[in-house]
Amino acid sequence: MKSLLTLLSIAVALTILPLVAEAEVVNGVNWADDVTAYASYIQNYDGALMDVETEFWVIGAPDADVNGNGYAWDWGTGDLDYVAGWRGGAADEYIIVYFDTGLVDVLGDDLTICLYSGPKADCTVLASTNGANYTWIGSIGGGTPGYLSNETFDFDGQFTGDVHYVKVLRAEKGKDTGMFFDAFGGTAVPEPGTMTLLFAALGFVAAWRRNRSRKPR
Ligand SMILES: [Ca+2]
Ligand SMILES: [Ca+2]
Repeated sequence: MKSLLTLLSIAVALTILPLVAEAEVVNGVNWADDVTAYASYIQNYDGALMDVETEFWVIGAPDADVNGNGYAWDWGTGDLDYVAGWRGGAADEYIIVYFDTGLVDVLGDDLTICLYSGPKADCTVLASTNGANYTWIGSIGGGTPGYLSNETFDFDGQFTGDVHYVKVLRAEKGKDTGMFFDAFGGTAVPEPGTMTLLFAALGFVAAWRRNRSRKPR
């Protein structure tokens, strides 16, 4: 009996694990698909200007690890990562990213921006359904140099349709105000079918454990 239960628990684990892994990609975050506009000085951490060939720096899933070994160039000057943003003295710099599938206003947070920044950084975050009219959804303050952060935003009923455009606008210039954006993503909304399966599997495990604890040892 014990070996049967072990087999069952393994089967349940094998059922749940792929669902959790899949949730990060298929049912999960809706990462930005394109960059529609940006200021002329938008650059990576090494100072290379972003162009049509390197817009992928802020498209898709996060691929910056700051001081790690993955996804980055290392020309002996450090780990530069696929990010784009601003530093130095130019004010009003901006990046606008576009989502093929619009971001939905779910309960709670709807947008996550992955970045790293200087301690005195300040940025205004705006969103739009049509690319013409932008609404303020929040701001991002200073960060800890060398550390990535994920900033979240709640559309909070401000939009009548899905959000397709997100704009970050530099609000502070000068020393320690640099900001480098890694990725923009809509908050995960698991598909109902996946959640039903997941809850069924979790329910099975809970029932099994209850049943098991009642039995005399
Ligand atoms: Ca919301
Ligand atoms: Ca990136």
